[in-house]
Amino acid sequence: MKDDRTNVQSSPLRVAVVGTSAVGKSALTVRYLTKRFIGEYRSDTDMLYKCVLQVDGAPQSVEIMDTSATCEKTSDPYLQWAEAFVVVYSITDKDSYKQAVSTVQELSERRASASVLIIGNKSDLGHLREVEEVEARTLALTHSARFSELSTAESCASVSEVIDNFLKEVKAQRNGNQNGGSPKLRKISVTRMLGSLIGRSSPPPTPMTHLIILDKEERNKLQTPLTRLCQPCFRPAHSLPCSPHTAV
Ligand SMILES: Nc1nc2c(ncn2[C@@H]2O[C@H](COP(=O)(O)OP(=O)(O)OP(=O)(O)O)[C@@H](O)[C@H]2O)c(=O)[nH]1
Ligand SMILES: [Mg+2]
Repeated sequence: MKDDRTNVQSSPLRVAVVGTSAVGKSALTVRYLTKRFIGEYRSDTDMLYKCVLQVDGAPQSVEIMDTSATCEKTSDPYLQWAEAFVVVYSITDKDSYKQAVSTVQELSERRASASVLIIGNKSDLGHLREVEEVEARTLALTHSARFSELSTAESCASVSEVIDNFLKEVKAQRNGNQNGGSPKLRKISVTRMLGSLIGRSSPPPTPMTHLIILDKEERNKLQTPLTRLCQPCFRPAHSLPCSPHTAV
């Protein structure tokens, strides 16, 4: 029999990176996974990265969907597919922030227990600033989301720290969900716990193992196998002994 403690957890943490075009979603995702900043990216399709990362000191399978703002779709497949969301805007683009506000509100209404990280990107362009840090911080507080302003271009360390901590929180929240308990209470306790972790270094992520470029048909398929999720643990109901959770 296999020892579960030495295996990568089989159910991946699924994270969708969303936001309007050119805010730096692809730059952020690639920076986190490879530590490199590449100036220009293909932006006409979604990219799904499947990888194994060190999350809270243990190997964890993670899937990160770098969504494309230019690709024609509704947000629905991602709302169902992901258990956590990184909502990116550019501090130099007020419209991108307005879209971030509406996304965060939609997540609060439709995926209330999902973990949300709001990132104000391009902080190196302070002279072009259109969004004040305080308004985004207030938005995050209102919706129990995490928030960070950073520059993907200039600070690899910030990107790593912010996303590492967020993944720890997502994992802790999932484990909390599996042990039962109220999502809202859990969010508060996880926040406190993370506060005590800030400043501790964590191992760098291992290189990505797969990159899948999704065409339109594959995007549409995202919803199909995931319509029966166990709430609040967000795993497909058929793979879980999810009692006392409710399959929907
Ligand atoms: N100055 C600055 N530029 C950045 C930063 N992050 C990304 N960029 C630039 O912003 C532009 C858009 O970046 P992308 O990562 O392609 O943006 P995206 O959100 O993925 O855009 P779509 O794929 O079209 O939805 C590129 O020219 C990047 O080099 C940053 O932190 N600072
Ligand atoms: Mg992109």
